[in-house]
Amino acid sequence: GGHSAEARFDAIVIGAGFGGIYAVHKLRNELGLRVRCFDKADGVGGTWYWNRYPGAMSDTESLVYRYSFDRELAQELAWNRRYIPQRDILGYLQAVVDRYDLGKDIQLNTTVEAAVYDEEANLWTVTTDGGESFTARYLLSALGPLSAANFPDIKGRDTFQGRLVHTGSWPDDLSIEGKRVGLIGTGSTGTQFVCAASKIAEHLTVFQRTPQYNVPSGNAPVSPEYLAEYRANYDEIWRQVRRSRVACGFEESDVPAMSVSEEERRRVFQENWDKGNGFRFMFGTFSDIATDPAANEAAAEFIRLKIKEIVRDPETARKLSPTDPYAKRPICNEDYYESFNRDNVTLVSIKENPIREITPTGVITEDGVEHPLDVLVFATGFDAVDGSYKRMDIRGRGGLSMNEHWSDGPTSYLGLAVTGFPNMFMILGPNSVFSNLPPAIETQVEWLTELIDAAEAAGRPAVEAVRAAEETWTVTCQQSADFTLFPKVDSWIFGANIPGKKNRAMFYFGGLASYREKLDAVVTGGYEGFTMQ
Ligand code: FAD
Ligand code: NA7
Repeated sequence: GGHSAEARFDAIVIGAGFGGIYAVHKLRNELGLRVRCFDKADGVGGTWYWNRYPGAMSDTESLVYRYSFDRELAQELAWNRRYIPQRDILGYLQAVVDRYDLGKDIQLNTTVEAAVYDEEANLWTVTTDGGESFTARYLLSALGPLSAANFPDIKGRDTFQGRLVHTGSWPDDLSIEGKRVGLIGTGSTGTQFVCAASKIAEHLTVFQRTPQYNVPSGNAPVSPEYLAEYRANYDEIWRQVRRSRVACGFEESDVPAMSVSEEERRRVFQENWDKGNGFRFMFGTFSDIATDPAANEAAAEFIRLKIKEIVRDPETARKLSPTDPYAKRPICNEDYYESFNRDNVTLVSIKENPIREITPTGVITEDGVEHPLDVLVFATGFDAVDGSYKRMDIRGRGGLSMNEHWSDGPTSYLGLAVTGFPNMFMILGPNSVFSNLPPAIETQVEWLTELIDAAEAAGRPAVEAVRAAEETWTVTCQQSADFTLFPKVDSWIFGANIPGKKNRAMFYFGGLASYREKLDAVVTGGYEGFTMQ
């Protein structure tokens, strides 16, 4: 109670990454709403504010790891290499914030602890860690699908006397130059770290639990002609992205792997290995690598042979070779396997030789060996998708908490809205589309802006997802996942990386084009699946 006039907004946005920044721009600059955005960080950028570990970069190619809405900005921008490093993504997002003068409505260093819906007033009240509260008609959460760090409590973790860091909150003052560095985790993040750290650290010890399939990224300088072509073909490039599945800027294959000869298969794999990029290797080679077990095994076998060829020590090559299907988010790096040929890099398979404990001076493995370390890096990923939601107290109609509603796992209608939580909209909420994310974010923010515009014109009703619509979408997402091989392996995509987390689909696997068609159909159907009261 007792809110001052200043604390009242039309819309509140939580999170100032790709999603939140664009939402503030659309709602304030296009719809003319009074907007306040909060982020717990002391700068904008989200993922690219937090993840400053050596080697941090996007492994989506530069040309499509950005917004598409600003054609003019694209004409001014230049970049040097095929992939954009963390520092440059952060600089880009800061430049967008400045260009649209968004900073004055973004309140940093502020964690939103609770958001409570008042049915009578049709208002959301948000409270922060500073004890402030704010109200708004619309609540937009852009908390990030990969922003709640997973920091496993490995025995002895807190006794370590050196620097212990998670890649997702890398401190600016930490240099690993000349240090003895230990790394736990070899996902997208850990493998990027290996490539960079092996060239800086005195010694790098990699504690690998499950090996993943890596393909080359093909990172290289880009020419002025390449940039000129991007600018000239801007509209067509983004049109293609929006009518593709994974939205990565290449044409996906429609040729089943087993429909061609073994020789042709090898030729296509090699061609794409040489071009580089993880999503391209999985979706640009053949149409069914992610869905047909035989096609998948052919791709997996090709990569395993490469590991054998590249890695000189056969024992290290064996440990690096995955045996599971190739069915996690595909990853790529400049020279991951080559890193293990360096004298200063040691691989420890903790499946075969588990960590006994972390000590004040290093890590002891079950074979009794102590690995002395100055820095221990946890690249152990995130409590993905709903992790940042669980850390908040969100209450909808009748005081229902989001955590209760999601006790069997997170669900939503279209990744955007949840039954019982009127006028709360999520950007990249559970069961959003599995693709390169900036185009998915733009799709959602633009669609939500239209919805909010319509609601404003219709007398500001409570807009709420219908239960049946949420249930149907949940089934659709589960089916779209079951059509792939992804559920056959454990990964964060299904919550399998967090002990005790329910294992279920948290994405729609039908691709961006199909997702956009569904959103269009919902509008054409008069916001089908929503009530506006
Ligand atoms: P985020 O950028 O995560 O922003 C969410 C923000 O919300 C954060 O700043 C956080 O501090 C804030 N927040 C959360 N909870 C609260 C709270 N309670 N109160 C206040 N603030 C809060 N995607 C790709 O498509 N391609 C890639 O190559 C790629 N590479 C990646 C590499 C790494 C290392 C990581 C971690 C992610 C990568 N991603 C990639 C995914 C990436 O997260 C998305 O592409 C995109 O940046 C998500 O933007 P967002 O705005 O939705 O969320
Ligand atoms: P990931 O892909 O979840 O990888 C985490 C890694 O950490 C993975 O190798 C895990 O092994 C390992 N891990 C997790 N917990 C432990 C424990 N307790 N002990 C040892 N090893 C552990 O996270 P990333 O940050 O690499 O990538 C996440 C997404 O962010 C990525 O897809 C990009 O989009 C950016 P496991 O495989 O579980 O055996």
